[in-house]
Amino acid sequence: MELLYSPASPYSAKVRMAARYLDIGITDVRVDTSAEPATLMDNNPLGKIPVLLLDDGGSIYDSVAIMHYLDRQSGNKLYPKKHQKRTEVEVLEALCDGVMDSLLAIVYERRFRPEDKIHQPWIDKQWAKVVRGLDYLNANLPKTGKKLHGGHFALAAMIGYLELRFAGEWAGGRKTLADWPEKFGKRFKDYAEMKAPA
Ligand SMILES: N[C@@H](CCC(=O)N[C@@H](CS)C(=O)NCC(=O)O)C(=O)O
Repeated sequence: MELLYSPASPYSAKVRMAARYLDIGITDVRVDTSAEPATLMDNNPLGKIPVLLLDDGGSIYDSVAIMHYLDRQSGNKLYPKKHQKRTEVEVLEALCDGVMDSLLAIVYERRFRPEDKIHQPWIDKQWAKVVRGLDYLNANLPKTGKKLHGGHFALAAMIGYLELRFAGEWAGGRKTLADWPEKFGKRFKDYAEMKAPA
């Protein structure tokens, strides 16, 4: 299997870390979404990464569908088996992904719009979602024991992206959350290598 990804993409980091944790062999293929290469556009009409290319020619997106595929491939080792616990983990992942969506909306607003068209109220609205999400996570961190799950990888990917694009803007007043990566890094030794590069 191959994964279309880019090193800075937090959703890609989430699935790459999960696959490594589950010991599922995937070859990473770096793509530039802005260039809209055929390998990306032919396999995901949305032109977004990550995309998992299967050996039988099929493709899977988005990151949540890939996570659930990896879960099935591993014999259900990525999400808890009990329904209630699983739902909690899926909601944690949704929250972290949602924060990443807002962070990306801010980055894209600044990157792709002409300077005089950048709409600050839109950025502020997205940042307010980030603030609420991070405050919630700071007060409601998941337990991080030996057994990791999809929610942990989503959280780790989200923090990696915050550090990459919003360093110095998010950790103040959120010590519990800011301290979490160190704890996670002890459980998942490849975190330093696999989070979005600084
Ligand atoms: N909901 C999607 C989001 C994927 C996404 O937005 N990826 C970004 C890179 S981090 C992307 O491909 N952006 C290019 C674009 O939107 O055209 C997922 O979970 O996979």
